[in-house]
Amino acid sequence: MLPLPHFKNFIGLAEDEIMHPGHVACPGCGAALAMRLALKVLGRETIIVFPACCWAVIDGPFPYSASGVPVFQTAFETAAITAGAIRAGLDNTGQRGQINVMAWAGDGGTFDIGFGQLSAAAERNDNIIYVCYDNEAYMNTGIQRSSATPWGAWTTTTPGHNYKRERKKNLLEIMAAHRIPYAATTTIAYPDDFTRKFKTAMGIQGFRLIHIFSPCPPGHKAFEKDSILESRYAVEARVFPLYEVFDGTRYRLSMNPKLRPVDDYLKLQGRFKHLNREERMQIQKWVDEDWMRLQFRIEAGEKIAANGIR
Ligand SMILES: Cc1ncc(C[n+]2csc(CCOP(=O)(O)OP(=O)(O)O)c2C)c(N)n1
Ligand code: SF4
Ligand SMILES: [Mg+2]
Repeated sequence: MLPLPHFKNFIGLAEDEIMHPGHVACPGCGAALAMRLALKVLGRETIIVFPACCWAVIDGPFPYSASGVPVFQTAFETAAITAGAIRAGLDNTGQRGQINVMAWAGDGGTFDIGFGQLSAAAERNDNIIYVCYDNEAYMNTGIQRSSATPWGAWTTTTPGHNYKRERKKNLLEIMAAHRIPYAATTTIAYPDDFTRKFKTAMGIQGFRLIHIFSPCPPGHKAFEKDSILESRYAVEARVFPLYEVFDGTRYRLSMNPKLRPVDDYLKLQGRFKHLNREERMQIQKWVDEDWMRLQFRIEAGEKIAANGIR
């Protein structure tokens, strides 16, 4: 077996490789790298819940499992409640300890089909870490559009006019409205940000949500070698800003990297190649407006905190 390239320890990552080689993700899969990084932070005392999604397949056919920790496969719409039930089971059998219970779902399982039970678990403040690896479509079943697919993207279910005409749901805003203790965005291009947010989540009790932008070469019609670049450009172009929300009100921007035109991000991906200049400018305008909205929320959060309001 070839040794795996090690992440440098400057971000304090464990050398322990919990995720095994031999998983069945496509080359360049952002979700596979995300899991490898997440488990390095969470450690072996972790139980993962997978609903139907690429990761349910990536993990391998029973009895094989690439995750290296106990895994519970559940129905598409039930990741959050299954994780909540496992947590309740652990609590009731006296195994509170430091066991992390993590639901790990795609955007389809989170933004769409699992949305109701996600909201219910968040409202109950179930003590779990909920991760959405967002590749912006139903990739496992052939690139169908979800409510996380951005405006202008090609998918196999937007054939009439060839691209999606609705804008992406804002998951962080929806979760912030539930006043959960912690919600954050991150992506694999910034392993230090990624690991810090998993560490922060581990140190908080209650419902924690981490939203990972996750490149998918076949679904985004992008080169496998460009997955990290695509993640980085998503952040630099402010298409996917990195930030945290505490208790639904206090916003903190995680980084403000050198600004890049949205075009650079779009051009890496064949799913946007049909867009004309006007349409690309429209996306730039929305991204700029959303960035401004985020700045306002950060300022409002600071004022709220200064006034002692939670
Ligand atoms: C109730 C139900 N409907 C449809 C399916 C088929 N199905 C399995 S995985 C999947 C797509 C999952 O998409 P997403 O959650 O975004 O994860 P990804 O495949 O992109 O990783 C679908 C539609 C199913 N398993 N159960
Ligand atoms: S289809 Fe996309 S998300 Fe699924 S394994 Fe392949 S690269 Fe990963
Ligand atoms: Mg998906």
